[in-house]
Amino acid sequence: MSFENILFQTDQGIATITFNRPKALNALNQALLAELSTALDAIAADASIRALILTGAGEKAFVAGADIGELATFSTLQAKNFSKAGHAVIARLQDLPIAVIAAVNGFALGGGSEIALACDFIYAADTARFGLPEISLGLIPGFGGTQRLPRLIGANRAKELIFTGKMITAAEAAQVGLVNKVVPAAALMEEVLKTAREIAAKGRVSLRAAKQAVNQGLNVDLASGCHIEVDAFAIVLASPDAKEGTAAFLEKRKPVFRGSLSD
Ligand code: CO8
Repeated sequence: MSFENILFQTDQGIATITFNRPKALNALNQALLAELSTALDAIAADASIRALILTGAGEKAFVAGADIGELATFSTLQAKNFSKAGHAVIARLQDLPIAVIAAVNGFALGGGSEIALACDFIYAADTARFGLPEISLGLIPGFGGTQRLPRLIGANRAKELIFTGKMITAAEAAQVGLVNKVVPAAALMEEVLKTAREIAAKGRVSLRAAKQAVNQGLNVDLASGCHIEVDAFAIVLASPDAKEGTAAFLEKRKPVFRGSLSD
């Protein structure tokens, strides 16, 4: 598989996608979104992959948003198609049945922030900056920012960022719960890999069920969410991984998870 706008590699159950247009601060254009979608097809088809890391090429940016040069040429229909393509690929990231971690190594602006928001969690370099600056371009966020940011940090904080378009530092992003961990830039990938490896060693069935239960539960009331968990728990308990995990505990050994749904 060869790409021009992203780098894609897998190693020991962990896939890494690197947005790779450093001269344009990794801005998202139509070609990049199409390549991202193809890479996600490959990940979805590979049962050995248990975690995906997203990061940006170069030291300056994760993704500085949609490609403004391309955006400026769009007709209304092209803008709608671009927005739909962005939403589709971002929804796929959110729904992947594996852990998806954003390693934000620099500017995560506009569509870049919106991609990070769809990941399961974000680790950031201390040099990273987050923002939804679309309002300064006479636009509004178009890849889910008006929806996911308020759900994550609360409507009041999200509105302040969206209405002003201002950037916040990684430390400020951590303070409001947008970022889980801030580390020195040089240590970012190793720190993310450490967590990805930890998750990849767990059972694929329980990881998928846990992610689905959290994600689906966020869209319903608490009682309905608890029902989702009850059903998921029952299915997971019957899986070979659950038998292995509980047996390993009782036998005082490390579990070896196979990730299959049935024996
Ligand atoms: N698109 C295209 N090119 C970009 C972008 C971008 N988003 N961001 C930076 N670049 C380019 C610059 O034009 C420059 O290119 P060149 O060297 O050829 O002049 C190069 O990257 C380096 O950038 P700067 O010289 O500007 O670097 P600075 O360190 O001075 O500034 C900033 C860095 C602050 C990140 C600055 O580049 C900036 O403000 N960039 C734009 C950020 C932005 O507004 N992003 C939001 C875009 S809109 C969006 O994401 C909407 C998503 C939903 C779309 C749905 C559509 C339907």
